[in-house]
Amino acid sequence: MFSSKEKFKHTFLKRLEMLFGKSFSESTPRDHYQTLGHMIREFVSNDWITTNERYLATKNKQVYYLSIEYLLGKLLRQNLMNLGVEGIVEEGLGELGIELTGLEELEPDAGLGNGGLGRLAACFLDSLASLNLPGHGHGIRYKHGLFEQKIVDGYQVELPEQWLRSGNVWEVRKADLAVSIPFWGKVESRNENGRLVFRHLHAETVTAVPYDVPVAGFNTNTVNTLRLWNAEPAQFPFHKDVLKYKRETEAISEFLYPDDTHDEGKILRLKQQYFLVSACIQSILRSYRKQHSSLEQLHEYVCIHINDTHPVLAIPELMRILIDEEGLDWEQAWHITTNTISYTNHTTLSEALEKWPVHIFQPLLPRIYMIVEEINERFCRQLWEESPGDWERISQLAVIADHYVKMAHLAIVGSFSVNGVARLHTEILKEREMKPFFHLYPDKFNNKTNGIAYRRWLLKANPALSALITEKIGSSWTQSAHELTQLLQYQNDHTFLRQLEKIKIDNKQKLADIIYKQNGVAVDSMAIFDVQVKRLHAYKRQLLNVLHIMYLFNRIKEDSSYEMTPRVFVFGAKASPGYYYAKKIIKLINTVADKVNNDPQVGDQLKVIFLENYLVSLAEKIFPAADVSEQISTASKEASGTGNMKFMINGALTLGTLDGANVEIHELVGDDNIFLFGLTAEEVLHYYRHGGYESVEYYHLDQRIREVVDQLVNGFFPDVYNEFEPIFDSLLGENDQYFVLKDFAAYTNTQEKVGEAFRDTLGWQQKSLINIAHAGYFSSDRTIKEYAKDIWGIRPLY
Ligand code: 26V
Repeated sequence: MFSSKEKFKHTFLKRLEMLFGKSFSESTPRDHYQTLGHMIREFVSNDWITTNERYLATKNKQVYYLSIEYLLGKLLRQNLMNLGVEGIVEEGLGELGIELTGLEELEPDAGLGNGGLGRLAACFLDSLASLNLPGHGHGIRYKHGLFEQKIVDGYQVELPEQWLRSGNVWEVRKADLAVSIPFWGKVESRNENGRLVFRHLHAETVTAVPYDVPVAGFNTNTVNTLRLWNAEPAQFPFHKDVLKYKRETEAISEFLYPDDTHDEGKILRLKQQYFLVSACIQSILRSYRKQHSSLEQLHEYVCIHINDTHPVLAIPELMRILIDEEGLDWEQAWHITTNTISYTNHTTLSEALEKWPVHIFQPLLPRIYMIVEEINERFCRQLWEESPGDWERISQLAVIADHYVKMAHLAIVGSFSVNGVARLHTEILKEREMKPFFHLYPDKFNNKTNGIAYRRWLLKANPALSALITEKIGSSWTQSAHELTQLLQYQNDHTFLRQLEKIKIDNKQKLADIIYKQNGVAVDSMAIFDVQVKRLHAYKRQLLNVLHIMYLFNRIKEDSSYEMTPRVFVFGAKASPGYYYAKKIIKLINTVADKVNNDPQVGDQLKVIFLENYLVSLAEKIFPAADVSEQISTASKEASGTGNMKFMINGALTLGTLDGANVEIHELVGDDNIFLFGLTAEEVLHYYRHGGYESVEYYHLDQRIREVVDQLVNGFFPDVYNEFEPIFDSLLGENDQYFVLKDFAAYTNTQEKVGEAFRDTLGWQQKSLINIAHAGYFSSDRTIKEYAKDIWGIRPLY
């Protein structure tokens, strides 16, 4: 149906009539979108079935990637691109008077994630399929993805997201593959022929129903599966209050990260986690049993990868099945489990390391808790044997301590591989945050620097730049990102650099149009587009950016001879609904934007834009239009970052600290093609350990700092008199935990250098080109090849 334009049009019209019972003239764009979606799914289904049959026939090792988040974004264009039918579809639709871009707008973003971690999972799925690797994702089919953000009077307001409102063309419900998940109840143990046997009684059972989404690789026949689980009431529930049971069951797959300030929310989150892993492991084992008679070789054929600690209950769940259902003894089960599970750590922030109170864990998952207790006891015994009497070490490393189950400890003890997501991050894990574990298990620790699905973030998001690259170096870079280094031969080619400049300005104009439409502010596409888009968090230091903007404003107002390179500062960020401080920063950005954008003296020199509801599809419009990529986290805090890579491959220059993957970007592009500033990770960690930083000193010594910090509370923003006191207090009263004031001068000076460098148009484009040329390293194809070889032990199937 996609072999020629004519065939496509014919099938499209017929399918439209069949699906909607309408003639073409009566049909709506939504009908067109649905029709096209159905056609694509039908088109991939052949390869999907063949891929699954091959996996079954060859018995090759497979990996299952478990993640509580998947930030897929839109799938229409990606599928057309990967299947190689984009051109035919675009032309065919065009002849019918339908614009493909219009249909794309109708597709909701699948936003089943928060930020980098969820987007990484989506990029990995794309690379697995594109490399013909046997790898599948498992997640939860949340009814509501990450909230929709509205900015009302400068404040963030959250609305429930509704991506499933008009159905989801990409999924297939597989009711026949549903499984049961038990919660609550109690465990009975009996001695049967000298062996303890456990039974989980009076459990409340929930049904998990899989919805499969095909993941088609780029230019290959491999179609892997993303299996998203939906929670539904069991057919015959044993429950006194059936309505309550139904409500509680459906809540499991209703929201991503329900509020967990109270016990009720904590229970729900833990339920989600167990729901995911139990459903997924049951499903993995069902497939495995089709090929193998015993589970004893499981680890030779299956690898289960846990994306952060949210799915870590995969460890005790696998133990439970091997022991209680398969009748293996503990040692055998432990051997299999710890050779099957691998784990990625995505943060060293202590407040983000998951731990669950025993009083919640034990009653909800009684048998799983018993197994975690046993894991803990055996682990603590091992520690005792190594250094008897060292109680402090034992309580520091234990899986259960102070009435909490520590999920990262369980992940390290129960897996064969622990990896960080950028070189610096892995070093910090090994040498600081998880040092005692590294000494216990040196061979488990390894680094896998993150990557991005560059076909989405460059080929799809920036068609003009992609076309220019292909014109110059051919199209093989779309399969092998390393080829981008060939662009280096053009670094002194002025015609080429001018072409690059023109593409950037066009992309900036497109973003300027969006900005005008959404925010009503006209911005000049010749100004520097200086962009910070990411989750709002104190450690990411959006505050440093906004304080610098306030300083620029003051400077313009105070010194009429001051001439700065015109700048548009763009922000996009969602704050966790319960994160009070982050919400204050959003209000501050919007308040500063109001003041700056309406000041006639400032005019076009400075504009500040907060784009509401930052999500994957908006990101695709922002990255190609950026000149400057703000990566300004407090060094040591950002595990990797992946936005930094998306900016880089679109030719933006990084303005950043030596944190996360910025360190590796710096190594690739060299000092001249990046703007670095601020404390190093080592210096930050030294201050944390030994003290020595007094933020008040910087406030008193630097007049620029004093002025902007005072403006937070002195009536400079007249309508919001007390609003920013918590920010003022965090900087001075709480000694500025994220070193904003400490890094302020270095940041300001570096920003000035950015402004100067931008005036040298060709020089800037040359730097931009060097960034694009080296960005191939950050392809998630490279990352996935490393996982496949070093951790998972899987091979391409074709
Ligand atoms: C979670 C939380 C939750 C509680 C409040 C504070 C807080 C702070 C950070 C986090 C992050 C959890 C894990 C995560 O999303 N890490 C991100 O993973 C990306 C993919 O590896 C990586 O690029 C980002 O640097 C890292 O922050």
